[in-house]
Amino acid sequence: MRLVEKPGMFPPSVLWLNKASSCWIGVISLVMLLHAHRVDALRNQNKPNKSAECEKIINSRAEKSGEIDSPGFPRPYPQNTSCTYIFQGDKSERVRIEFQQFDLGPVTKDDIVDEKYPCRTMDKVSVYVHDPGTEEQDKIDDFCGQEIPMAVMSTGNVMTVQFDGRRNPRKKNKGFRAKFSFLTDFGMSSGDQKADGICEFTFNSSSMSNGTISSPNFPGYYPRNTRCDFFFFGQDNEIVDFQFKYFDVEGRPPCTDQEASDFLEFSNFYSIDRGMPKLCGHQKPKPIASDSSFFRVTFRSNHQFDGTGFQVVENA
Ligand SMILES: [Ca+2]
Repeated sequence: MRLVEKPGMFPPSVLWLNKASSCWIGVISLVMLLHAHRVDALRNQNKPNKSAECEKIINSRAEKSGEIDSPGFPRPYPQNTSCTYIFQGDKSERVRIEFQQFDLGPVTKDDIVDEKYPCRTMDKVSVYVHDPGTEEQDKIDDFCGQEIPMAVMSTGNVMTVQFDGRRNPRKKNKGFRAKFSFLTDFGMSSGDQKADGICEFTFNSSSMSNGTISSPNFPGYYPRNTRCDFFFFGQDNEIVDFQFKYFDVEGRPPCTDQEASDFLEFSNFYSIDRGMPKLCGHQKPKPIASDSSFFRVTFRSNHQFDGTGFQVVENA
């Protein structure tokens, strides 16, 4: 039987050859494509990296502490770098960022366009907190230059760190490295906490005769919209006596909401002690003592402006 050649059809041998040719052409094209990619990759390796964009979501369920840094750290970060680090903690957790290395370039007078906001036109790290009550996002501050910023703590369980490294004009600045942690104890090192995530601590002189209390996240910036209570219980014949070692609580006397003040308050009662003024400002107050064996200390911060808090040594 003779194979009748139909229009558009090839004899089997021709067809096989044609399939083989297509196959070989495909293989050769693939090899050429891979080669071209490799040549491009090699070319790009020799070129300086012109930009970097990144977004990292850090969830406390995956890691309770660790480090973040700018792209390529400790090598200089590329120009036009923009990175966002989003921290998501459990409900009872606060996010703490402690900067360890910071090099976003020397800031000279010529660099500063706006003296009120010196970081405005500079490479910078901006920290945002989310108020759980309003769901609004507030910027804590912009950090630029080479001075290591103070540690910051979130108001709720979410915090965003934004790195804006557009300039790096001398291509020498290394960027930053910071330690992060998700905390339930506000960074307090003493006292019995009522429950995780609640800023209420109790001190009994039967278990400790003296101790130190401080603002949450001390010596970094205290978190916004935060209230902490410290309850001191001495023996019947004891009084509780405090000496201030450090004091920087944002506000001005009489330290009320009208002055938009944060404050520290002492009380001989569980409720407000009307005889004792609220404390705020930058000057260390004089030593203060309780009338009896009980003393309550309350710290409260509002939604704006930050301080580095207080440290008080207690003697019962
Ligand atoms: Ca404040």
